[in-house]
Amino acid sequence: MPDDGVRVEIADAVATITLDRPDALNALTIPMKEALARTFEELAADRTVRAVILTGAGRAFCAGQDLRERLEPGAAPIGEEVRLRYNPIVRAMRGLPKPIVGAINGVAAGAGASLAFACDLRIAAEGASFVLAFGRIGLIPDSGATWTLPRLVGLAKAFEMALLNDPLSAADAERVGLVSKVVKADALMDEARAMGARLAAGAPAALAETKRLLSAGLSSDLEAALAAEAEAQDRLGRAHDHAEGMAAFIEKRTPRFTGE
Ligand code: T3D
Repeated sequence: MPDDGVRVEIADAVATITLDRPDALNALTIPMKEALARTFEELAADRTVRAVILTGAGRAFCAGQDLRERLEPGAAPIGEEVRLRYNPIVRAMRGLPKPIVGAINGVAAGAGASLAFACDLRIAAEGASFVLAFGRIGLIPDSGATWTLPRLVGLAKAFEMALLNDPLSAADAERVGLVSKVVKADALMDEARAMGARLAAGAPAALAETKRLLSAGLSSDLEAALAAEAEAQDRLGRAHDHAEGMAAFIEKRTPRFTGE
């Protein structure tokens, strides 16, 4: 396997993606970004995978763009890099018809924070933090952060984080709703796997539609949301998994969802 700095393990219908350049705090290089986008695209098509965990190796989640690589002669102009290699990752994550749990093991900075924001759920280790950092090097928050962050924490907190670039601790992230839970570092992956297992046991099509409609709902009007919900329920209501969920309720047993 190529050492592109991205490790993928699949077990019990949950794929765990680990950003794996711990010596550089998992800062993103071109091979990593390409591998990440490719991985999310492959997982979208893999019917054996029902949930995804994204985490980092070592003491950081991800320090964003590898700034040493950016200073190399011949590096692409920043806008081009964003269009070519960052935006596809964020599109693939938000478009992935499966839930993504961010297991935020340490600092998430710059585009690393943006990746955390692009997850559907986040659990953080006690020492983790989120720092936009872009402003410190004269850039704006990218990789979807101007879209995701205000939706997650509200405009006031997003302004504070983006303009002041102070780190938001895990405890404060939980307080503002950015993370669902803060746990001890050594419990993080067990918690993430438990959440992944719960999601993987859910009805896949319903989870996919929920993700799609919650994302779309924030930028649509009420009438459009009502119509989209009815249309999705039409499809889901005719599917095997709905009948299975109903039968399981009546029979007082755990449903076995198949994605059909
Ligand atoms: O293509 C484009 O440029 C456009 C896209 C932009 C997207 C972006 O992500 S822009 C923002 C880039 N990221 C940053 O500006 C964050 C830079 N890093 C930091 O601010 C700090 O390192 C952290 C707050 C993340 C952590 O601080 P700390 O004190 O815990 O660790 P440290 O000592 O600063 O870093 C440890 C090592 O990781 C160190 O290497 P060394 O000296 O031990 O050999 C440091 O240089 C390296 N490292 C940390 N961040 C990066 C990095 N190396 C390369 N790139 C990094 N982003």
